Amino acid sequence: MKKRSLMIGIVAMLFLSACSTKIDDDPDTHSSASLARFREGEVMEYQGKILSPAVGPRDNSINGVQTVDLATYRLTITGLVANPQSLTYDEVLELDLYQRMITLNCVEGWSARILWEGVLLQELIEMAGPVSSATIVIFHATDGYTTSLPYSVIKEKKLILAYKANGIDLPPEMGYPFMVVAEDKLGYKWARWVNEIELSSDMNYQGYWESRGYDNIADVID
Ligand SMILES: Nc1nc2c(c(=O)[nH]1)N[C@H]1C(S)=C(S)[C@@H](COP(=O)(O)O)O[C@H]1N2
Ligand SMILES: [Mo]
Repeated sequence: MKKRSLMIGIVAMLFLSACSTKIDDDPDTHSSASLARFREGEVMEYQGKILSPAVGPRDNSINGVQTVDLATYRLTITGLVANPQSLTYDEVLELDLYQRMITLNCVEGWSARILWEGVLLQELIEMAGPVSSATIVIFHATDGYTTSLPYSVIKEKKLILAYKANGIDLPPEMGYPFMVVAEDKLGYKWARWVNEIELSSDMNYQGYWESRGYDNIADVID
């Protein structure tokens, strides 16, 4: 028993020391600031863990929060594919639903545990029949933002394209209608307002922040 609590203590210390700015490490109650950010209908707890509000305290996007009209919105899958796709929002939602609680730790000094729901990126991409040289996936968004991930990472980590956070449709601030949940990757890989998924073979492709000096691998180190 003693040994066990020592272990837990060490693990807790490691976890705490990994974060220089501790806002939300693993509290058992919500702060009043985070309580105020929850939207109507948002789930605040899941499997005995408290969730962070889906919308963060500030927006740092390159051209401000985007408003997407579903009547004209299409998600296209382009590039090195046999059958390019142009999907409506409803057509994307016909794919199987995946649900996962994922914590962002220490990305830009904050952490947020959010319950994501969406579709598997691999399933979407397979609809378009990627050719074998398609190794890089470039995400384009309505604000002109781009970022990329290796297709192998998308498959191995079973990454999802989310349309819900904490049980509600993604708020516009979060990238409505679709946002890449780039688990274990830094925030700039989490493309919001995604409207095109382009398959490429360009191993040197650099997105918006990557071409401005940010690491292209972008692993979260903790
Ligand atoms: N379309 C789009 N997606 C984007 C961005 C952006 O400017 N445009 N910013 C990225 C960055 S740098 C971060 S940290 C995350 C979260 O941004 P936030 O801190 O403004 O909420 O969204 C990412 N996705
Ligand atoms: Mo960021």
